[in-house]
Formats: sequence, C-alpha cells, structure tokens
Amino acid sequence: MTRLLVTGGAGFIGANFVHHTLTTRPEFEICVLDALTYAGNRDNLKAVAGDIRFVEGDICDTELVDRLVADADLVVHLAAESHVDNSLRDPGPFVRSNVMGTYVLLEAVRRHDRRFHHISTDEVFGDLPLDSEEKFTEASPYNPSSPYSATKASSDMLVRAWVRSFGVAATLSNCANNYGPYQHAEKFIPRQVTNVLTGRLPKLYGTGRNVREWTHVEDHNEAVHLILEKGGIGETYLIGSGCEMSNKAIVKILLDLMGKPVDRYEEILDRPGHDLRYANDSSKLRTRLGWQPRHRSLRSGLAATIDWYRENPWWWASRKDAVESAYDARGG
Ligand code: NAD
Ligand code: TDX
Repeated sequence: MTRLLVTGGAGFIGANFVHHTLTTRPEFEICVLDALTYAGNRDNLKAVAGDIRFVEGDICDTELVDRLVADADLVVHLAAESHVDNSLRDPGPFVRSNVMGTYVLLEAVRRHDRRFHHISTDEVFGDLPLDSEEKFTEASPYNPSSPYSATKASSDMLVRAWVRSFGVAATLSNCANNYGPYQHAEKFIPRQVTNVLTGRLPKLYGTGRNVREWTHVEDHNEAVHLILEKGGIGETYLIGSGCEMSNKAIVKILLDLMGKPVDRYEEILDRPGHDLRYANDSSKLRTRLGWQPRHRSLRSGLAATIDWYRENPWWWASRKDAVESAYDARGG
C-alpha cells in the first residue's frame, strides 16, 4: 500500500481525484486534509467516506501537517483558495492558504523526505492574445494578473526553490479550467447551469469574448497520476485538453443543450484585469508520459455535466441563493 495524503480533497478537483484514485488505483490508502472552507464539502466524499481517512484541518497548522506528512509516502497538494473573483474582493485568505500553506507543507515534506506533487494553474503565466495560435509552455515567463494567480505563482516558486535548494522530491502541474461534477456553483459552468435550472439568466462578464481551455477533471486527475508514476523530479508539466472556447460560445451550447433559446443570457460587468485567453501546449505530458484526454468533445462533456447538476440538486440547490447574493455585491 502507498499512503497518500491529499490536501484540499473535499474540494472540486480534490474530491474527484479521491474518487478516481480509489477506482483506478486500489493500492493507495488515502488520507484527506481539508479545512472545509466555504468551498470544501464533506458531501463531495460521501460516497467513499468508509474508504478514506478524513482530517478536518488547516494546511497552515504546522504541527498537524507535520504529523500527517510523517504518516504519508506521498502528498498531492490541491488545497487553495481557488476563485479569482473572491481574490479581487479579499486577497488575504489567498496569501495565507496558497503561499503560507504551501510553505508549511514543503517544510514538512523536507523534514520527512516525502514525495510531493503541487497542483497549479496556467494563470501563473498571465494571458494570451485572443486572436493568436500562441500557447503557454513549461518555459513561459511568469506574469500573473490577479491576486489568485499571483499567490499560485508564489507557491510554484516556493516548490521550485525547495527542489533546488533542499532536494525535495517534487513535481508540478499547471492546468487551465477544469469542469465536471462537484464543481462549486460560483465557477463559470456550474453557475450558468444552475442559473438556468433555477430560472435565472446565464451571466457573461463583458461580451463573453474571453477564451478558456476546458479540461475534464477526470483527464486532469489521470495526468496527475501519470506524473506521480513517471514524472521527472523537479519537472513541470502543463495539462490541457486543447478544447478552447469563448465564454459566449459555452453559454450558447449550454442553453441549446438545456432546450432554451441561445440568446437568453445577460451581459454584465466585466471582471477587472480579466485574462483574455488561456491555452496550454501539453506536448511534454503527451509525448513523455503518454497522456491523452479521454473527454475530447466539449459539447458531450458539457451535456454530461448538465445531467449531473440536474440529477443532484441535493448537492447544490441549498447553497445557490448564497452564491448569487455574494455575486450581487460585485454587480451580478
Ligand atoms: P476548490 O475551491 O473547489 O477546493 C479547494 C479545497 O481546498 C476546498 O475543499 C477547501 O476547503 C480547501 N482549502 C482551502 N484552504 C485550505 C486550507 N488553508 N487548509 C486546508 N484546506 C483548505 O478548488 P479546486 O477548483 O478543486 O482547485 C484545486 C486546486 O487546483 C487549487 O490548488 C487550484 O489552484 C488548482 N487548479 C484549479 C483549476 C480549476 O479549474 N478548478 C485549474 C487549475 C488549477
Ligand atoms: O458568472 C460568470 N460569468 C463569466 O463570464 C463567471 C463566474 C465567470 N465568467 C467568466 C470569467 C472567465 O473568463 O468565465 C471564465 C471562467 O471563469 P471562472 O470559472 O471564474 O474561472 P477562471 O477565472 O478562468 O479560473 C479557473 O481556471 C483556472 C479556476 O477558477 C482557477 O482555480 C483555475 O486556476
């Protein structure tokens, strides 16, 4: 058995990572460390509660982290404040969890000589022009735009320094937008799906011209396992499906799939500093580690995601009004 500590395992990607690992790699014994912030939810792990150990706690708690890392062979670090709009309202928790939390984990990993994988975002590179074919690569310069991406960039830098200065056995991955089940209704796709399901209009920031690269969370998580199995220590891997689409085009597909007129959406106040386009060149991951996304049609991935939200209102409906009230403060 390999003892695996997953930080942030009650969040969107983390919970899917736990489910995926239990299904595909039964040799792992999993412990989840999660502070259960507004974004963490025990219900995300309800189906596997008997198969894992769950510890409610903070990655900034040095003593707790030290004990849990000592008891693990391997740490996959996902815990973070993850929403750009929240970081524009109040950056403090982002600096604390994303920077300090990663530092606390790295020090524990260094003390106990454990393998570490750091989950990050391509937002650390800033953005790309809308009308170009350019993509981020592992060598792209760091140029974060938001408090969120600045703290993720800082955490990546800490990991790289701990590899070089202290010989910590770490790998890093940077992905753009993930989608799939258990994603918080504050994020773009679940927000629009649950807007339609509750009789609200989908909300596009600005004119919806911004482009994102959408990777299904299962494909993301399989990439993480390949990096754990075959990745080079100190190496960074970009993860990306190649499925790029403008926000407006996504909203139109969602409306169409949900049987609504495709122009039934609202254009609202744009996000300050809004990154234009994300796209990753994932050829290193594909050629060296043999990764291929299984979910290649964004339209069918979106259809399955709509079905999941439609079939699981118990998971999101009681929190939907609070999400929308929080958005009212930014102007929608
Ligand atoms: P999420 O907000 O859904 O989940 C984050 C989890 O971390 C929550 O369960 C929360 O309770 C926990 N957490 C936050 N602060 C903590 C702390 N101080 N101590 C312990 N637990 C804490 O986020 P997500 O979308 O699942 O993202 C997971 C990771 O992947 C993050 O590091 C994020 O930067 C990265 N990432 C996300 C995406 C995406 O599209 N969602 C893309 C690329 C990278
Ligand atoms: O209501 C909305 N309307 C809208 O047009 C919301 C919530 C978002 N948007 C736009 C903003 C972005 O261009 O949709 C796009 C996606 O927005 P988010 O879901 O907030 O994601 P993004 O800001 O792109 O960041 C996401 O991908 C990278 C994750 O939240 C990050 O954690 C990850 O690092």
